[in-house]
Amino acid sequence: MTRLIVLVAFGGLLAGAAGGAGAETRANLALAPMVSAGPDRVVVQGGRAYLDGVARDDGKPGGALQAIWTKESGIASVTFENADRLAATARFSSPGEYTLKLTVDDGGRTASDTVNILVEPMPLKRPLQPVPVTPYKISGRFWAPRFKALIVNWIPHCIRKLEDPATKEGGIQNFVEAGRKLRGEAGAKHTGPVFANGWVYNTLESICLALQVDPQGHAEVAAAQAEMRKTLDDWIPKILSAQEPDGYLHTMYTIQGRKRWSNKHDHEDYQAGYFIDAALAHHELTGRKDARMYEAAKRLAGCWVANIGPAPKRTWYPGHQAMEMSLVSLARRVEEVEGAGKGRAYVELSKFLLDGRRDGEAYDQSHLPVTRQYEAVGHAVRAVYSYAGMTDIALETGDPDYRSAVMSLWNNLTTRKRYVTGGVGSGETSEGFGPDYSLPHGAYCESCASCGEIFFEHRLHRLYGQPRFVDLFEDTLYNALLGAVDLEGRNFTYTNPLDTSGARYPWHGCPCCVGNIARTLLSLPAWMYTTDDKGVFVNLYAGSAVTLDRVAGTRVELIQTTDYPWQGRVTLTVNPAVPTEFSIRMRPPVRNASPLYRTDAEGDGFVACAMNGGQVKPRKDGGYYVLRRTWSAGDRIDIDLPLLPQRVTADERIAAARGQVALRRGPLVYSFESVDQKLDSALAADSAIMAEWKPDLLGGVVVLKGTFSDGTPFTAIPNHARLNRGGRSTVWIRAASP
Ligand code: FUB
Ligand code: ZN
Repeated sequence: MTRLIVLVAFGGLLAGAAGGAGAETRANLALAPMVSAGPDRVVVQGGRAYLDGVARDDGKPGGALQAIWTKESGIASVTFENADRLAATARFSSPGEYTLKLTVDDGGRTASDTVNILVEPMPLKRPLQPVPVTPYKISGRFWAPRFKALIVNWIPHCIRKLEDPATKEGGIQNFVEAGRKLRGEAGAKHTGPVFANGWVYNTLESICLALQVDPQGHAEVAAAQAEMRKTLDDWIPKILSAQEPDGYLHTMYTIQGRKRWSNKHDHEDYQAGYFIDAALAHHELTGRKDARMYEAAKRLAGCWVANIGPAPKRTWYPGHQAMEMSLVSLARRVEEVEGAGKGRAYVELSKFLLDGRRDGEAYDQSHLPVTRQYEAVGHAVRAVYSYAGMTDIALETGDPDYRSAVMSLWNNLTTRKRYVTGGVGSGETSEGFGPDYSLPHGAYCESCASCGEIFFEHRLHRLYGQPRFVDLFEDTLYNALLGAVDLEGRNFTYTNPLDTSGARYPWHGCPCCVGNIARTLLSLPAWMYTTDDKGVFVNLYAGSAVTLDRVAGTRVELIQTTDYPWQGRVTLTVNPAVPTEFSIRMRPPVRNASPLYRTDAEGDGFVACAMNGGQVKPRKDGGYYVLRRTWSAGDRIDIDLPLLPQRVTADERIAAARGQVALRRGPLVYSFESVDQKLDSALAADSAIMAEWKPDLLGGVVVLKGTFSDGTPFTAIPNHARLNRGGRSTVWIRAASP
């Protein structure tokens, strides 16, 4: 189907043709066939577009349909394969914009539709490297309190719930029961749903990440960490006791003797993936010395490798993706620890699981082969996990079809299905996506979907080496995920609507998000930095001290001294172990990264940058500001980032936000709360908006203040701090008519 496509292309903004030829033709020719050329898409140079046209002949029963694909417009030549079939492919001789047309003839009448295709140059030959989470410090008035709440309250609360035999959703006891069953003892009983191991693994991973955080003398943090160490000592042997002799691990399957890989809905892949993630975090926590969990992850993955794969092994795909990403993470670790080639089988299994998705349903993204999926559909967590796994395969194999599909899916999400908070999944399909531009404020935006969105866009950033993906996952991190837990760390929310009176709660009948939120937030150093062979990419700004093991062959400590995003000044101190030449690429934030939303004031880039006290104008390359020199311990970069209050308006096609306005300042999207004002007033386009630090409000926040068009004052608070005082909270507010 032809729709307006707006894509950020390599040289600027590309606005493709608005069409609707099919709909128009249909109106004019009542009995002509219905035809759809499929969603707009991105194809990387050298790859091909899979054209899966759809046509229905309701005008002439039995009439033979003749299809033909042609080039409607485009800067260079197009080569079709099977141009006379609905399912065809097209290749393009040069990067640029193309429009292809599908015409269908039922013997009497014709109808046509077009699809816009942006052909992009190949992404980086050598993708960026992720940064493992090793011991780090978190500081500043923004992030330090959030981490303290997670470590002192939230994770201990999750541990207590998972250790409580009264928790109906199941916890650590399931592993004890499975262990008993494996030892031949009778009466083992499973508690909770088939994916009940998931929250145990995510919580275990959160514990490992929390233990990487330096308590810096905070007694409460240190005390909570001491308890967490005891939890690890208790849980790990219990979990490992539930692993079957051939490596398989799934407590309900072991306890109930279910047949493996026979029911795609049983979360075998999802749980295995979460186990591998937890195992890798534990391995890292111990300086890669305690290999109990790591070896167990290899045994588990090895069991899958032995059973799932091309004939004579079994062809199978899961109903909930997760392991696809984790297998690639495991492969990377195994190659680092044991040598090149040792992790290959895990990458191959990951790809096999993805390639097997077909002939199924949109709900779990098995409606088409993954490389022919160009539109984000179905269950949102499953979708973004699938896309993140696909990006891993694109990273590892360079497969152009995978690269094209993930760019197309990302483009579709970013230009049609993304909330201003960076959340995804309107909930109009089961926990999933709705149609293009359908983004009602009562959004589902599951917390796990925010985690997956960050996983997906972080991988795309590594694939392309570009900051545009970071602009977006920064939004998701601050505005869709961070507020999933309340300020004290005692309650959470599964869904993250943009207009709600729904209070957070301590637990949920489906607690899939409880550990996922914490593990994703506590992975902050991984979201902040990436590396390549020339140096380091500074993606996010947050008070912290993070050590990167391998920057141009040297260990480098990076200290960010900042209250960002409360204040715009960031001081980055660079401490290489020995003076070393490398590049530091700093991301200048761009606030209009999704074309769905427009801000009205300049909030992008750097205001100023100084090197060891002297103003500098860094060179811009690939979207980053670059400083290259021989760095010595104590070298200092001072950056001033713009933090202007900004009005945000949405694309007119988002009906829910039509005639409304939202506010943001830097990465933070704001909310209006009923405890501060009536929510039926309107905001004028010319009213001044001031930022003010309020130390006594919500633990200390910068509020945005001004006057509504009716003369009453307003106060907006950061969306992540919403609903900590009861009442109703809304991101969008009526815009006064000019
Ligand atoms: O199926 C596992 C998890 O439960 C999903 O990711 C969530 O959406 C919830 O349905
Ligand atoms: Zn969830």
